[in-house]
Amino acid sequence: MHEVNFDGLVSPTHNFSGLAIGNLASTRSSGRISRPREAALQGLDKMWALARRGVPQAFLPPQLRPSLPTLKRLGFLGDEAEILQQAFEQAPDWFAACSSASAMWTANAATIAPSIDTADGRVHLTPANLVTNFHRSIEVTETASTLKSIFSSEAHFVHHPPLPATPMFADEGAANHIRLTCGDSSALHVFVYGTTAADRANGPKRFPARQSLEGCQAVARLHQLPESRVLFLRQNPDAIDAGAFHNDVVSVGHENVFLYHEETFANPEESLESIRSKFDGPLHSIPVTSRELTLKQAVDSYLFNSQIVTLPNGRMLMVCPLECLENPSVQELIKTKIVTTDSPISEVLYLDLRQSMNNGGGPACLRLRVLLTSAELDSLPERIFLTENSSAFLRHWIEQHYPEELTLADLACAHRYFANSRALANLKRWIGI
Ligand code: SUG
Repeated sequence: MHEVNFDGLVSPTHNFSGLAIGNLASTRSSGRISRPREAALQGLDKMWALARRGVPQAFLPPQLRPSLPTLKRLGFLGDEAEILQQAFEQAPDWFAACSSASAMWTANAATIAPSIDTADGRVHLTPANLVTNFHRSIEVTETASTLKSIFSSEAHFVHHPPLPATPMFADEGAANHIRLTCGDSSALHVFVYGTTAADRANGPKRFPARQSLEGCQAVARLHQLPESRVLFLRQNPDAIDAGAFHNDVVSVGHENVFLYHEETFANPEESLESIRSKFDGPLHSIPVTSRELTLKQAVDSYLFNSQIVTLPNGRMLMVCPLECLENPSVQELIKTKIVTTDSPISEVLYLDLRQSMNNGGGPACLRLRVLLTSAELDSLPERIFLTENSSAFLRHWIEQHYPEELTLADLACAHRYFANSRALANLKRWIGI
């Protein structure tokens, strides 16, 4: 099996509009001038750093923004220039939502079950409905069609439509799903939810819970996962209220490694016991206590949003944002608990992802993991994979088309919209999708 990371290529319209309630970095960055070229190159550097080390790496193309189809649905009429101008002047908040580059955080694009885990032996994909935030809900239609054109073999892939777009089925994809496995053992799928229709009262008080139990249950059923290999665990509402808007802000799992903050789950002891007892094999769990790292420090540093990958030599590498290097408590944890002699994680790579981090997107937010057999992998378009050639092509394409700086007002310019539209169409043509 090959675990391929599909990173979202950052869009030329990356901007800071403070759209994501409960995502503290997004709120803090609201109105800042963004640096789209730097953002895209930071993302590309991460992809290439992993590809160069032999970790299979691919990308999903950006979506065109502002979303004119959405602005039209909201009643803005006329030609492109008129729609953009009217929306910007009359409804700047809606305009900002329709301009978000949020499709770059592909951990929220979909939940995917590998063929070795599913009853029919095919890979199952369900795009997330992202119903909690308007700006994110706009991504869904194009994400679904992009996934269909990349994973196009019907013999290998089953595409489910996104769940009904209503809070009862709120779904934010792989960011709230952890697949744990040990060698050839059957994998355990841990779905983490923040709310359920049966018990809204015990949810977060300050910020929205973006993942529902009902959404998790529907995805597990659609993906034909055996009941015995699935767990549904509730997020700690206090963690959501402290800024853990997705579970991947407070815990991360990879193969048999589970790194988590002790305040991750609503019922910590019971939840961890159920993981331990259902997991088939020795679990390398790394609990982090609140004394070692407060929830606030976890959210600020994004330690748990680090990306853990297996290198060709079988050892694991953890990709951390630079913010982890700057935090002494995180450094202490890495030294004493994460990269130790008995840990499968043998190395840490620190990367500058500040443009994405300032919108609340760390290394793990930027990637969607897809576990594939060789035959499944061979059925994908060749150019979505990062190689020396494709990475050089993307670098040049970014340098050619991305502005150094951007404000929301710049996005109302029709000339820029058409230029981005042409550039993205060319990119898709080049990929062959
Ligand atoms: O949904 N930020 C994204 C960040 C997603 C991070 N993903 C994971 N944790 N897996 C979000 O909150 C900010 C956009 C803005 O404010 O303009 C935003 O949508």
